[in-house]
Amino acid sequence: MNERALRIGVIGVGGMGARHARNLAGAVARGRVAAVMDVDTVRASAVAEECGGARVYDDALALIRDPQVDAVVIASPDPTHAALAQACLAVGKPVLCEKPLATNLQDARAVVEAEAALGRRLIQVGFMRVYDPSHQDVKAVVTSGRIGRPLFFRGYHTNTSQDGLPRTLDDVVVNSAVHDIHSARWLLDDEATEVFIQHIPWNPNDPTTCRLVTVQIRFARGGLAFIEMNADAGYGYEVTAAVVGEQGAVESQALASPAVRIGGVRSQTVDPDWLVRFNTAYTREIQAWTEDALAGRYTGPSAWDGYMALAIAEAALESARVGRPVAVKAMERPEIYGG
Ligand code: ISE
Repeated sequence: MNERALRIGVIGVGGMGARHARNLAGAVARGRVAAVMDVDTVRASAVAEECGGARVYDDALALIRDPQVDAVVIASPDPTHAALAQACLAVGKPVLCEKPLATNLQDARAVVEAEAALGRRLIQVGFMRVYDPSHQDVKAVVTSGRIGRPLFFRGYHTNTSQDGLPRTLDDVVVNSAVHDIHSARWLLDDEATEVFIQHIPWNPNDPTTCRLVTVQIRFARGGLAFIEMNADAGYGYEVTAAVVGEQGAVESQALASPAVRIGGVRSQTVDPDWLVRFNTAYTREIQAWTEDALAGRYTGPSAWDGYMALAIAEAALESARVGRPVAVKAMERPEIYGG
């Protein structure tokens, strides 16, 4: 591998993949967009040109096997993630895979098993909040011990619908709340044992749809989490993460914008979506991943983190079906993830 610049192939250049490609081209000193794949080749060509003339593919496997590609970013539709991550493992290339790692636990488990069989980590999952300065401040306070033993995680997460179309409960949990589930594990530094969810359907007569969901999680050392995920808050995009400890509490900054007071009114702008709110986090994520891949070290969220977030999500969906708390069933953690 070229030690000076990592040659990266980006699979899927819709919203998220295009952002990764642009960040690579503009903000990553030792990374270069070498190839771009999308089923929409017009879109792929436009992004490739913008990123300095990368090769264009309409076949993800061909990009993965390209000897001029050292590492791969997977940002194609969710159902393709697991198989493409497996293909990268087969050729020994580092991967930054957008979340979710898979759309079901069985596929996520197969990825974890394949990586464990390889005996080394190659996959990072795109839980970018761990690179958000405000989340990192919360983590630093928790690990400093200043608030004592962490007892409780509280997550607040809003989306605002662009198209007004109903979302399914599966999608809201596996695609959106999965971030907060990861934040809870990361900030409490513990594994979940039980989960209970309740939701308000988007269409009152169809319980498979979801407008707002609450997720309660119990952790192995006794900690608890409560997540409120609103699929259409109607006002903007917001995420906060809070931890309550035995001797204090810490909460991330909800909004990055300044609070303005004019004419008897105090106002603050709410970001429209995650691309704006987590702009810094996405840049830092791809910078860190590139440097890690060049150094052959793996410090970001792992395939195990992707698997566990899905194990909790699947138990949560089961909880919605049966109407009571459900135990989180997970495989044993393989050695490469810290046994
Ligand atoms: C989206 O895919 C993301 O990853 C965002 O961070 C999350 O807030 C949103 O709910 C997801 O749909």
